[in-house]
Amino acid sequence: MMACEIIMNRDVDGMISEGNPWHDFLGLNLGYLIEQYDLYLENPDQVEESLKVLFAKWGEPQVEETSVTGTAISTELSPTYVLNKMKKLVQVMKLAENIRLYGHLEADIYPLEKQEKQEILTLAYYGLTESDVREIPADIICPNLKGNFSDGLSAIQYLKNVYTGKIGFEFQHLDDEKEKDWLKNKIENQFGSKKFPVERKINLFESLVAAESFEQFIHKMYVGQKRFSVEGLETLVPALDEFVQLAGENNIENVMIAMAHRGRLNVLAHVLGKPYEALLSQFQHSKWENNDPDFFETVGHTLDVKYHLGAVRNRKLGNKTVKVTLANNPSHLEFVDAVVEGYARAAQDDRFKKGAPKQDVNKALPIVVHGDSAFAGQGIVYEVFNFAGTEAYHTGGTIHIIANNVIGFTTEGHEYRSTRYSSDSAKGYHVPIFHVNADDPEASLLVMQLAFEYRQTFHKDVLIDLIGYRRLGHNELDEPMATNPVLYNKIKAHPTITEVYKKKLLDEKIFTAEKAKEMETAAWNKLKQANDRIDKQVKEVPTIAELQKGAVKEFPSVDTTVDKATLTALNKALLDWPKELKAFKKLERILGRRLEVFEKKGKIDWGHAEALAFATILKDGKPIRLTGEDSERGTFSHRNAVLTDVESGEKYIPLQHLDVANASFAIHNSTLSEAGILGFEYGYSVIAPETLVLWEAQFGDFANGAQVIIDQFISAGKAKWGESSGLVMLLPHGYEGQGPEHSSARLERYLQLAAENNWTVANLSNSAQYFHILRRQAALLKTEYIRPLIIMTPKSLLRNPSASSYVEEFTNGGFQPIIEEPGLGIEPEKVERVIFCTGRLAVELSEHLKEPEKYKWLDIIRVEELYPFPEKQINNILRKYKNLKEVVWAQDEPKNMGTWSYMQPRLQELVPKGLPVSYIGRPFMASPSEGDPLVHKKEQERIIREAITLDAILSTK
Ligand SMILES: Cc1ncc(C[n+]2csc(CCOP(=O)(O)OP(=O)(O)O)c2C)c(N)n1
Ligand SMILES: [Mg+2]
Repeated sequence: MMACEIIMNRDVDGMISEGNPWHDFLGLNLGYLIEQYDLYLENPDQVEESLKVLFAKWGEPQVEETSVTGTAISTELSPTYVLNKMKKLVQVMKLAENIRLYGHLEADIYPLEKQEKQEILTLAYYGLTESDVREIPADIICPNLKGNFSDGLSAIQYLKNVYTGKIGFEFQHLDDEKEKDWLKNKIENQFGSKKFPVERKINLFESLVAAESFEQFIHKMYVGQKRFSVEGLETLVPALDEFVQLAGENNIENVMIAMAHRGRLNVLAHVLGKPYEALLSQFQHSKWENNDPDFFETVGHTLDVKYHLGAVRNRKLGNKTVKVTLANNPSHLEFVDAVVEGYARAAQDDRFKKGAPKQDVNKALPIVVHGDSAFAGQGIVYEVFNFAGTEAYHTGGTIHIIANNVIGFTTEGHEYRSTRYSSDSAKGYHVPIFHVNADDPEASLLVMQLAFEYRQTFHKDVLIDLIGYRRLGHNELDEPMATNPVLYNKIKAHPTITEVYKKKLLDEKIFTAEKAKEMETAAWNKLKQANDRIDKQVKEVPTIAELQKGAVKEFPSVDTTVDKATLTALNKALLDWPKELKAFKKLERILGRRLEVFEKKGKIDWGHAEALAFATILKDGKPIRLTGEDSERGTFSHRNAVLTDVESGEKYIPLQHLDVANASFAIHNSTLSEAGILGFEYGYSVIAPETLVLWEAQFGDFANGAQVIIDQFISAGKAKWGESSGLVMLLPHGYEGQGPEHSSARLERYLQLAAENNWTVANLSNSAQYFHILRRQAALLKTEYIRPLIIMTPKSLLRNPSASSYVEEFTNGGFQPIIEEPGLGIEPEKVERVIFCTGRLAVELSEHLKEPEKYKWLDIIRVEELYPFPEKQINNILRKYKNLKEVVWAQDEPKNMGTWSYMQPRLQELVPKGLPVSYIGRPFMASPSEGDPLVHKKEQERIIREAITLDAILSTK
């Protein structure tokens, strides 16, 4: 650091200037400068960036009559001389800006290689000599470090040190000048000089030794077992720990981490304090009992591999406690990012008062650890970056860390990305990016601190590209020399991070070699002792059947009715908007009809039933959060949960203004994402188990864009990790001639994944059923019975009176897994055919039975709850009919889709012996539906005709 006195700068005449740069041109011809200033006033972009900075700071160049010393101004210098000086100034300023902009290109950020020198960072590139630079006032170059440098050259050298050291800073792509200035100020003040306290150096060394020893110990003791070693990036461990410490110092109650396989065990051990015994016993399949009251992990009944498991630790830091959560993670890289954002938001939202939830971003800090290859390649990363500026999904700034080991499996950077850095696409989201050499643990921690401070100041995302290498193969069984010999020859020759850091501390005389050895031995002994303590007896290997005893229990019966007075009052309150609200007239009329329903004993349609269900759930004290593409209105204009004032554009949400509500209501239009949003809402539901969280797909089959979240989290999360979720998925599924992508929510996929009470799959045929199933779901939140709920929601049924229900169906009864067609099956001995079907087709069939008394031979059963399979109820129906000739499953989807493959074997088990289960529906098809509405109509007519015509013999089909 330079001397702190104010340095007086001398110009060619020996005159002295202070601060204001125009002094340096006293007595000179300022014509050029003034000309440039005029251009600047017209449009700042017409002048050089460096002059722009000067004009913005110092304003108009002043022509002064006398110098600071009072001597007369010399006016004898030639214009060429002056112009030359000016040009030098501009060039030096350009150089300074380019150091800030391009310094990262030359920074020492890669442990295995040095970056090439950049011509653009040399004096020669600008036609400058050292003495040219020396003459420029240092305060112009580093205005944030006033008075720290003896001359311009030392300021430039300082900038080069800062921007080409072990950290590469990229922040010039930000679109907010305030943020850029803030970062420039912090970086230039802190990274040239900041000292790392001695005791922290020792702690840091200790932490690296622990991380390294952990890997080496397992490598030695459990040869050939996969652990996805962090070696080459051990710095990640103290780096994550640094955030926990900073969270504690800043009263952040939760740190919520997403990470993949790499280094996970090490992070569990050293950031979440999972006991070594617990981890080591997993390597030999022996038992471990948790007696630590501050450590929690849940495991599902059919389990998962150890490097996917998460945990929770209450870390005590002085008198503060920080709850550190590491999310469970499937193999599928990066999808957990969205889930952890949902975790964090749930931890930040206060939902226990009516109205909108109140978010406090200081309640939780989300940290997402990415792989370098996965970050560049996986689209969900960008879906998550796109959350940061939205009201619905932001979490007050996420710390992103790329655990960059410069390889993905066997694929090196030039193969897995098109850009210079793995991190490059984050630039589009105006996220500051700091590349740091993991071989310099101190620089790494300093950069973590800067990232944290940025998050706390601006509540925006920030990205640290922590660059190391991968000492072993992708896993411990892989031989990387076969595929990446050049890289691995470098790695083999490279000392470990701990060795590099130890040498530095020895050179600095922070400790002696003996002391370092002592610390290394202590770390090893700790592992050895833990290993000696664990129960060596291998656990008895259970069968799947034994494991499955831990599956979710069957639903208990729940009273979901609501008395009429309450419903009437809630209905009224939902329509009692403030007088000043100028809603869209037509909408006012449509919603106004909801009042008439109660007054005139009309029917309650789907959207209305949903609003009533929500209102009653809020009254019961359960918060609700509903998001999806255009869900405020509803894709099919059926919800209208948000009213927009036609003049001011302001939004009014009646469910946030119910006097009797005892919990919050949130509803948002989502970003156009399925995987990211569904992951987020799943995460939210896990951390907010008391909240009814609903996600709605625009059309049901768009949910297949989120198939990973469905398969890996929603379907299997409970079985793998014991992770409970009561998430509701609303999937519009109406086979109505709108073409392949707007017909089917791919119901078959949810049925294929259904097992162990992992979720409920329903396809409902009236609005009261929807009301009751939502209320049942809300009632079971936070109980051992809770599981996700998948509903095939209707389209044409939304307003079809046949699918609307009377108030009495809300005040009586409850959710029915199956519904018998009224008027059929009155004389059981005459029934020859029973048709089972579900959803919209059931209503369509019903509408065709104009005179039910003519159909004494027929009964139609709607299966409303497809999973769990309502075996008992179906069995009871079948047992009523002694003269059955046909049992049929009817559907409008193709035979290889919809419910047939799921239902056929289950029905077959229940039908009387010898009777086949027949099929009515579309044939096997590659696409979910025909594209031509006329073909649709024809096919639909055939299905209906076959279903309700006695002589259409089906069993031969
Ligand atoms: C979505 C997805 N695709 C493919 C894989 C298979 N796979 C596992 S690890 C890996 C390489 C990951 O590289 P990187 O992101 O750099 O993480 P690293 O293992 O180097 O820490 C691949 C392709 C996966 N797990 N997830
Ligand atoms: Mg990698």
